[in-house]
Amino acid sequence: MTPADPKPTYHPASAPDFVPAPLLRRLQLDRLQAIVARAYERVALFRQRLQASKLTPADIRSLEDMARLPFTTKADLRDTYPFGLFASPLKDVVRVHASSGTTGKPIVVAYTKDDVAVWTSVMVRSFAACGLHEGDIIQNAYGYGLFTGGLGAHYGAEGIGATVIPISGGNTDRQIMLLKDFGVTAICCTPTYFLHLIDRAQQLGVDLKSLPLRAGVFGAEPWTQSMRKHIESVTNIAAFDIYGLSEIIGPGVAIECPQHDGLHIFEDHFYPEIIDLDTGAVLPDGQEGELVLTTLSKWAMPMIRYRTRDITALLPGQCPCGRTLRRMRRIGRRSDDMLILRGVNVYPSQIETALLEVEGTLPHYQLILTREHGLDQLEVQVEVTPQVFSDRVGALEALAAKLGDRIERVVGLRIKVTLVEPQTIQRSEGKAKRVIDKRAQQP
Ligand code: DLL
Repeated sequence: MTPADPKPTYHPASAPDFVPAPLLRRLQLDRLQAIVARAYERVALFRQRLQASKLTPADIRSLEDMARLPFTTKADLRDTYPFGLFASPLKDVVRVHASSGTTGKPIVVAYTKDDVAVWTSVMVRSFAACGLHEGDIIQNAYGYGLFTGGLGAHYGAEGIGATVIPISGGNTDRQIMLLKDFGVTAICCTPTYFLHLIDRAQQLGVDLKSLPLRAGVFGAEPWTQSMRKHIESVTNIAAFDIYGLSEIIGPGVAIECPQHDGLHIFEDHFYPEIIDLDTGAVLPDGQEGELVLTTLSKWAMPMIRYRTRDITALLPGQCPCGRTLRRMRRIGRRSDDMLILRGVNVYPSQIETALLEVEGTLPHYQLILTREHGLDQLEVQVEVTPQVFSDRVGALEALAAKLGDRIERVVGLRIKVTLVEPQTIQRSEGKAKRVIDKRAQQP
């Protein structure tokens, strides 16, 4: 962008981001019909589900008909482990990824050559929306391997013509050395790992603000607006939220644009619906519910109405950036993250927001769930700044009480808050573990 050209320039791959809505709807319907037919013909589970609903692919005549299709869940992927939902023969599958569940076997996902090309294209569009382009130097600290983060971001970064540093997760001191020595302009990792990098850089005397680093593409776990403010204020970078999940493609399902007001969903490839958690009914824009996604172009493993368990809302109205793609509110929580404590629903993200609003806390916290005399108890452990920690005991108690009040206001319950020294809570190279459930160890 130059002063003579007030309009931002876009990467050519971003053209579909701006397609007029009626054209987009037409394309979605064409693709939906093709994908439902493919799933019906080639995947036994989908065929049986459609038959049980007395539907054939010919019944899908409009996008509204989508609501008649049955849902798919994570259990379906587990039950058909490893290759039961593949719609392509293995000879056409050029890649598999897997994501570990909470129990037992992972879920396995597959890509044809064309699927990888689509994935690359949505990642190119994601990076372009973050203002990245040829000439950028992108340090990719998402884990490489079965996790989709590393390779997904890698292909996208190469696709946009940037120089990729495929460092993967971990080895924090080396990450900081390369950030500095290679003149890195953008970093991709989980937001909590970036917090760890910030801390370590400080300890090593590296001032991140003095480096050319100008953007972070953070995702794979929930993070809050308060955490964005913290990251941006201590580093001077613009922090973008990127969303995705293995079952649908990996990272690159949705991305923030520079407005930072919701994430644009790449609707030409992924059809979003928001449903009521209990009834499964489709909810109107603006209402919060569970995000359900249908892949419109994934050939090796089509997903029809996949229940993500991620809670969000589709935002009404058009984004000033000009993209016609609908936006979803950032994902603050998953329906299965919910803790029920004395009958009250508690989400880790509510606690994070309450903690970060109070000066003196650091964005490192953990929720410890225990059981005493058959009753569930929750304790919040949060790190505080070294200054606070070296304060008088009275000051520490006052801060803990203040945090307790804040949390009570948001959650509606008095929860024990323990302030801990900086660096006490275990850091993660990937997704942070916020809840430590010790209930099984207790009577
Ligand atoms: O986490 C894919 C990914 C990699 C996304 C890198 C973004 C960046 P899974 O391991 O299958 O895939 O986990 C998917 O992670 O259903 C959400 O609950 C959560 N998640 C992913 N991105 C975000 C985000 C990758 N931006 C699950 N905000 C999803 C909140 C997120 N939660």
